[in-house]
Amino acid sequence: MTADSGNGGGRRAHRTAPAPHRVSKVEVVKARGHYLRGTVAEELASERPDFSGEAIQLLKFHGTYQQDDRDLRGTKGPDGRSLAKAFAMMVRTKLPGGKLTAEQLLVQLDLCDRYGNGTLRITDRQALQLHGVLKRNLRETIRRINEAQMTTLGACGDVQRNVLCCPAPIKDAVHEEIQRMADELSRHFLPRSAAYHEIWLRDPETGQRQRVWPEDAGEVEPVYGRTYLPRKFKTAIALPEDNCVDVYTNDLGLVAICRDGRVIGYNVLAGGGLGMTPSKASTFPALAREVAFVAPEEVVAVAEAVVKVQRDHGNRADRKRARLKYLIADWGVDRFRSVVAEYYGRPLTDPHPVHVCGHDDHMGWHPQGDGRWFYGLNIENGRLADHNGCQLKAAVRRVAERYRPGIRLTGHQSILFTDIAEEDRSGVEEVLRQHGVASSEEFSTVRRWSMACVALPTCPLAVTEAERVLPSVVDQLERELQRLGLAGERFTVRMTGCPNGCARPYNADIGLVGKTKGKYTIYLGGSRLGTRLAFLFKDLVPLGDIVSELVPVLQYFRQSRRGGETLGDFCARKGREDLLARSPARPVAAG
Ligand code: SRM
Ligand code: SF4
Repeated sequence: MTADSGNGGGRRAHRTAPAPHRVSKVEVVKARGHYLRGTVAEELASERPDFSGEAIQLLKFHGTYQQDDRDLRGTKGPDGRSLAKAFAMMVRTKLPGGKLTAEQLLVQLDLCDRYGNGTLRITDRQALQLHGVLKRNLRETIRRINEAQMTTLGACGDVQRNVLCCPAPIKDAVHEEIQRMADELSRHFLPRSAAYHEIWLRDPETGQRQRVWPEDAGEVEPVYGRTYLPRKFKTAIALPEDNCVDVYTNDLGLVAICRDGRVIGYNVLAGGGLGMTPSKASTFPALAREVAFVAPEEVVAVAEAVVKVQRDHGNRADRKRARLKYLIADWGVDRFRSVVAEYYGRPLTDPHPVHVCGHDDHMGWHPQGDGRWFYGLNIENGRLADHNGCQLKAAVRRVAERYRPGIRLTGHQSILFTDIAEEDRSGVEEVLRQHGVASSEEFSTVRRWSMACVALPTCPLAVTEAERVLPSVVDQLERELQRLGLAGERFTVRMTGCPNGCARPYNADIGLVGKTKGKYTIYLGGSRLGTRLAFLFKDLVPLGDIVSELVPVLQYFRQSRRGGETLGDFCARKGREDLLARSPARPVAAG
C-alpha cells in the first residue's frame, strides 16, 4: 500500500511526489483508521484496562498516550508471580501560547486529583498533562476538559501540535498579534474529523452529541488527508528580543518582524527538531533555517504550504527519519523553498536580516502596560504537586481561586499569573509564603534556568531518570557555583531521560541526555538563546559523576572567559578537545 496524500494540494495540487512503495506500520494504522476512529470507541467500552496497539496509535491524535507505571514493573504478587502492568493514560491539553483562564486551570487541578495521579504537569510546549488516568475514566476526563472550552485534539499524533508564542501578557499590539496568530494557526490546523466528537463528547446517557468547542468539525481533512502527516509537526512564534519559545527547535518557526510597535510580518524558519537515535547515524538534531519573509495575512497560507510539502514529500517509510528536518537536509533549503512557493502559488520574499538576540523567562513581577501586573512563578520541572513543606499545587489553586488571574504557561515549564491589581500583589506573595513555596526571586540562577523532561516513571521511552533527579544535580551545582564565585551566571541546564530530547538539551549551555541505565551523555556549547547546537563532551557519565565532570569546565570558564562571555559561548569557542584536555579521562564515544 502507499501513503495517501489526501484531497487537494493547496492552490496548486502537487502530484509530482514519488509514492513510496513501502510505508511504516503507523501509516497503515492511520490509513485504515477511518479518520482517527479505528476501534477506539469499542475498546473504550470494554472492561480491559488497556488498548490495542492500533488504538494506542490513533489515541495520540486525540491527545492521550497509554503508559504504565514503570516503578511498578516487575512487582511480584503474594503468589510470587509478576503483577500485570499498571496501565494508565497521559492526557495532554493543547493551549496555544499557553493561555488559559483561572477557571480552566482549576478544572485541570480538579481532574488531576479526581482521575489523575494528584499532580499536574506543565510541559515545555506551554501545554498541560494529566498522568495516571485510568482507561475507565478517560472519556469523562476528556469530556470535562472540552466542557471547560479546552481541547486535547491534536495535542499529540502526526499533526500540528500546540502552537507556541511568547506568553508575556504585555498589552501592546505586538504581543496581541503573536497570540492572535498562534490561535489562528492552531485553529486552522486542528484535525477536522468528527471522530473526536463522536468518541468523547456524546452524552453517554442519550447518545446526543454535546455542544462543545470547537464547533462542528467537518468530516474531511482538507489539509492533512487520510493519513495525516508523516510525523508530528511543531510551530512556534518568537520575538527577536525574546526567544522564550526556543523557535529554532520547531519544524516551522515564525520570528515576528516589528516596526513602530507593530508586527509587519514574520521571518519563516523551517526544519528544526531535536530527536535522534544515537545508533542510527542518519538521525540528528537540527536548528530551523531561514526560508522567507511573509506578511501577517500570508502566514496561514504559507504555513499550510509548508505542512503540505511535508505531507506529500516527508518520509512515510521510516519514522526515525520522517520529520521535516530530514526532508530539508536531503533537499537543501533552496529546493525546499521553491517547492513551498509552488504549493503557495507565488514567489517567496527573502527573510529580513533580523536575528534572535534575547531570551526572557518572564519570572517575577512585571508591569503589563495597563496598570496591572503579572507574576512569573518558577515551577521546578513543571510539576505542580504538594509535598511536605511545599504545597505548590495548593498555592497555585489558592491564587487562582482568590484572585482569578489570567494564566499563561511558559515554554520553560513555568506559570504566569496575569492581570493582578497593584493592591493584590502582596496577597499573592503571602499565599505563596503560607504554602512554603519559594518565590522566583529565591530560586538560584542555575535552578531557574534548569529544565528536565518527565522520564520515569511514566514515559515508556525513558532509559534514565530526569525530572526526579535533576533537582539533586542542581543542588550540587549550586554548591560548586557558589564556591567558584559563579552563582550569578546565567546558563541553561537541561536533562532528558533518553536521546529524544524533550527538554531540548541539544541547544542548551549544558545538556544531560540519558543514554543507558543510570548514565548520561554530557553536551556543552549550546546557548541560552537557543541559536546553536551543543557538542558531545562526555559519554556514559554516571549520574553521581555529572557535577564532578562539569567542575573542571566551570573552573576553566572562570579563569579564561573573555569579558562577559557566557558559559555556552566559552565552550563553543574552546571546543571539545580543549575542554577534554582539562578534565579527567573517561571513555568517550565519537561525537
Ligand atoms: Fe517529547 C515523545 C514528553 C516536548 C521530542 N515526549 C514523548 C512522549 C510522548 C513519549 C512517547 O512517545 O510515548 C513523552 C511523554 C512522557 C510523559 O510521561 O509525559 C514526551 N515531550 C514530552 C514533554 C511532556 C516533556 C516535558 O517534560 O515538558 C513535552 C510535551 C510538549 C507538548 O506539550 O507538546 C515534550 N518532545 C518535546 C520536545 C521539545 C519541544 O517540542 O519543544 C522535543 C524535541 C523537539 C522535537 O520535537 O524534535 C520532543 N518527544 C520527542 C521525541 C523525538 C521526536 C523525533 O523527531 O525524533 C519523542 C519520540 C517520538 O516522537 O517518537 C517524544
Ligand atoms: Fe521520555 Fe525521552 Fe522525552 Fe524524556 S526525552 S520525556 S525520556 S521520550
